[in-house]
Amino acid sequence: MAGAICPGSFDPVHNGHLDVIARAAAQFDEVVVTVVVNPNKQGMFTIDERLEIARETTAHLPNVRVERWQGLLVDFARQQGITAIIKGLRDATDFGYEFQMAQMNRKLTGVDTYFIATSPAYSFVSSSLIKEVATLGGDIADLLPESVHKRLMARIAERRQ
Ligand code: COD
Repeated sequence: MAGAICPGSFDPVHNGHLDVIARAAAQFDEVVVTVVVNPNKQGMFTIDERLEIARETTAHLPNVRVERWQGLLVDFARQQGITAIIKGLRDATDFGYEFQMAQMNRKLTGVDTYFIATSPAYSFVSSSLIKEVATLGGDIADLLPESVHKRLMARIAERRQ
């Protein structure tokens, strides 16, 4: 079975991520959305929350499962018996960063990285920008699934108290 890993911080999942995940799921037999833990980075959502959000928002895709991982991504790929990584590309800045990681991952274990070009509607979207704009009162509702938008607004309100 040809599987692929779709890794990220997913803090939180937004429509740009979901577009890439759905397109990967249409090409691979199985896609493992992998929420990667970075112990040095405090997120807006806990890892458990990010997993829950990713599971909820990909529940309609039968060949997608969501897992967590801490450590080298290539070790997760090896553990899962998967040799493909999927990354979304928004622009040349993404390309520079992603290309370097792709080369390193290939050198480490031979895992190949496949890039999916973002849909133009999401080319400017990132989790960090969504959080910043939402925190400052901007309307980002159409960039996230409704349930994720609700959670984000609730978290921002909690943090204000
Ligand atoms: N449209 C299309 N794709 C998008 C969009 C968008 N609007 N926004 C984000 N993406 C893509 C990103 O390019 C990325 O491919 C993926 O979606 C996830 O995005 P984020 O922002 O949630 O996640 P990142 O970029 O912070 O994730 C980085 C990883 C966690 C994947 C990386 O650091 C990693 O592999 N870490 C594990 C440790 C490791 O192995 N390090 C060595 C690497 S060589």
